[in-house]
Order: sequence, then structure tokens, then C-alpha cells
Amino acid sequence: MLIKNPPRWMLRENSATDEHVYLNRRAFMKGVGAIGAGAGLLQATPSLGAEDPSASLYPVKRNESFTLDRPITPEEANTTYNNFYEFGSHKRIYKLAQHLKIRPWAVKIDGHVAQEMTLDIDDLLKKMPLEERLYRHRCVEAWSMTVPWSGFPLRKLIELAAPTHRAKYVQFETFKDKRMAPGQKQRWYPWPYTEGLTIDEAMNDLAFMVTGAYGRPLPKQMGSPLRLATPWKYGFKSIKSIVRISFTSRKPVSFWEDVQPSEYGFWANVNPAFSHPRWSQSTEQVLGTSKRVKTLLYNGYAEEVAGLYKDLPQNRDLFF
Ligand SMILES: Nc1nc2c(c(=O)[nH]1)N[C@H]1C(S)=C(S)[C@@H](COP(=O)(O)O)O[C@H]1N2
Ligand SMILES: [Mo]
Repeated sequence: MLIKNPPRWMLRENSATDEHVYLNRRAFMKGVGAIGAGAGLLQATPSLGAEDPSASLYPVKRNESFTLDRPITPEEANTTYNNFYEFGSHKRIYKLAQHLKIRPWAVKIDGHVAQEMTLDIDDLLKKMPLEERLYRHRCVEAWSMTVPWSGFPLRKLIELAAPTHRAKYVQFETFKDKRMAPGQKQRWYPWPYTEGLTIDEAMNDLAFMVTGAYGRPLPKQMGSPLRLATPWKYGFKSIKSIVRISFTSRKPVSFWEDVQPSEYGFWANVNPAFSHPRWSQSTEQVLGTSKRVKTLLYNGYAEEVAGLYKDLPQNRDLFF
């Protein structure tokens, strides 16, 4: 894709410097808070993607249309500081998440489609045009990261699914297996984790199905083998380890909306002007650094997505 007027966040590719240049452990430790045996913990990071059967597909070619205004977050920061409530309601789930069994892995496509189907992940990976994109990610908790994701446009999967005219929303569902994922024993959560988008959002060029990161298959703790990235929305919309994609006529109620609708709504578009009920959204802690920066409208992607919402009331609802 050729972009004639690059938006602000899209600088020349050499400004998005390779991760290793920015791998500053002291800054990282400061950024994510004090950890007892810091160095030991970093060394204990499993060798990611080593036994993943899709390993030979990576690295994939970077799509230069998607680049950044800030350095890529060091891989060690992104793989040891995660939200994946299936494995616990804290940030250090990366070891437990290694119990996630990622093969065989099937993705069911159902609802308002010409024909329901079940896709094997390795067949899907072969069918889809894999590319790398540098994306921002802004968690509703006011921290952010930048990641070189590999994957394919969600639009390509929708074209494969061939939804009927009755499909207005896409709903995504994570696996459910409380023996494998002990967080799912916490019965006050409405497992499985679900998320949803309108069809128009899902067809937007930015909506990306993630299958890899940092030039390798996606680490389990980041939502292997298939995860969503909608970088203009708060991070909880980026559902991990997807097993089902349903086309619906009614707006889905997502996991966090079910838990706390006043704090985590359906739209969840990033907007620094609307505070979360319990904290400001005006700035964000940049993971892997000791920096706080200003949060941008639609997380810096307004040019790409603001048009999706032009006919909706521009009130708090759109940003929660
Ligand atoms: N299934 C599932 N998907 C999920 C979550 C989760 O707990 N379970 N957490 C979300 C939240 S709040 C964020 S910020 C991102 C975190 O992605 P990361 O761990 O790769 O940084 O995943 C999102 N996707
Ligand atoms: Mo988040």
C-alpha cells in the first residue's frame, strides 16, 4: 500500500530502530518496576517459539506502510510483562503460559456465513499473506508497548469466511480449559474471554490477525497461535489465543464489558480526553523505559480510523 501523506506516527523506517539497540536492561527494570532477582528472571525467559511448527515461516517481510514514531519495545520486556488472565490476574504469567498447548489448534468460523468451517491453524497460516507490521499497543491501564507483529489482515480471513449480509459484528473467543489455564478456575470471570468488532472495524486495514512477533512465531504468553491487534483501541480488545470467530447480527458483549460495563465498553477507542473512572488516560508509561508520554487520539491512528465513527455521537461511549 502506498501512502501519500504519511500520518504523524509514520516516520521513515530508520527511526524505528531495531530492538537490540534499545535493549537497556536498567531502563527496562525501572520501567516495569523492581523485581527481586532481575537478571535471573530475564535469563529464565524460555527460548521462545523453539518448538513451534510454524517457525520456518518467519521472519516475514515488513510492510513499510506501518511504522512508528518511537523505538520497538525490547522483546524481553514484552515477553515477561503480560496480561493473560487465563494464567493469572497479574503481569508475570509468562512461565505458566508455557503450558498452553498450541497444537493441534483449530479455529471455528460460524454464525452468519455461507458455510461454517473449522480451520487448522497451520493450513490457515499457509493460506494467508503473512507480513510484518510495527504497531503501537495502548493498555487501558495506561502503559504502552510497540511490537513488530507478524500476521495477516483480518479482512483476508473475513473474505475467506464469506459472511452473509446479516453479519453486522464479528465476535472472537479464546480457548476454555481450566486444567491448562488455572486462571479459568476463578469462577467470577465470564470465561471464555470474548471480544467483538463491527464488520466495518474488522474490515479496516489496521485490524490485524497476529501469528508472530519479533520475527518468530508468537510467544505463548502473547496469545499464540492467533491473536487480534486493533491498535487504535485499548489493549483488552486484542484478544489472545482465538479458537472461534462468529459473525453475528447483534452486538456481542465482551469479557471485560460483562465484568465491569462502566469501565470497559464495546468501543474502547483510545482517547486521552476521557478518563477511566479510576485514572486519567492522558499519558502512558512506555514499557521498557522510564518514560511517560502523551496518549494520542485513537492511539495515533485517527487518520486511518476516525472515519469509521463519523456518524456516531462523539461522546464518552465511543471511548469506553
Ligand atoms: N484471552 C485474553 N486476551 C487478552 C487478555 C487476556 O487476559 N486474555 N488481556 C488483554 C489485555 S488487557 C492486553 S493489554 C493485551 C496484552 O497483550 P500482551 O500481554 O501481549 O502485552 O492482551 C489482551 N488480550
Ligand atoms: Mo490491557
